[in-house]
Amino acid sequence: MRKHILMDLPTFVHTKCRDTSKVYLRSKNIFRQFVPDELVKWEKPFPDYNPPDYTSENLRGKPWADSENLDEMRWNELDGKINRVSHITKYRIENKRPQNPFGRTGLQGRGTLGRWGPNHAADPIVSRFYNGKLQFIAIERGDTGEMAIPGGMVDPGEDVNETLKREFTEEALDGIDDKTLEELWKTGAELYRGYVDDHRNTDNAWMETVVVNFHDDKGILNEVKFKAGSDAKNVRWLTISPSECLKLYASHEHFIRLFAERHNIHL
Ligand code: RP5
Repeated sequence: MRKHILMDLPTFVHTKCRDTSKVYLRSKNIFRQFVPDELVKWEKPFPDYNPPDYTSENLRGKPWADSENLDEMRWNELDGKINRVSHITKYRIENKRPQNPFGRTGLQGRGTLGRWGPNHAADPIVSRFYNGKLQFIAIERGDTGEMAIPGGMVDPGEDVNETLKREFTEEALDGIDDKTLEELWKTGAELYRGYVDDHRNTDNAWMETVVVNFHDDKGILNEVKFKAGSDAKNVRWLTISPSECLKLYASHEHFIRLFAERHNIHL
């Protein structure tokens, strides 16, 4: 049975996309404005709120990225092949730009994200029990160096199930489509669909994802040769334990808790 769990919109407060201690990813000197927890929600008055407006130059002309012409975009709907529908809510448009439904981030613009509004991703948790311990395939990300689920962006017009398989193949199998995994792809159980507290999020662009667990209880994965793809530095089985799994990229810790609960492990 498919299970949908959304982060609770009224109470969840994003933190990773409010980090003021580091320069914004791949920028030279862009720092977020500090937003205290109690002023994250848009409803709270914050007269001094005037964050930097930053959209990476590297997005210009990229086929997978939006243009700066916001007038031509169809918000909250399927815009040609681009999915601008949020999993969470019907988002608001302020000054022509989509507004992050989880509140202020201390940065306007699109940052390094390709799309204004929701940027859709998919995260496959490929797992097994080994010597009685629950494990999943994790990558070490090339950009932040953090351990993460090998997820990635949904291409325009692509079915999420296809993205889950493609991203896993690209990042954990170095692009080699292993036919022995066909059986495993049929076992998918959805764990989460919603917002990601990603360090790239801004006031006008944010990550959303669908997390699906593919659990191997037939030993299919024992013979599979894992190899990190171009976006990853390393790939390995990560054993579920509070010390390792609570230091993951973006909201992946939350997803791993849901995954552990599915297998009756409470972190
Ligand atoms: C996270 O970023 C998602 O949960 C997904 O794992 C990932 C997708 O971004 P890229 O890996 O393509 O940069 O927010």
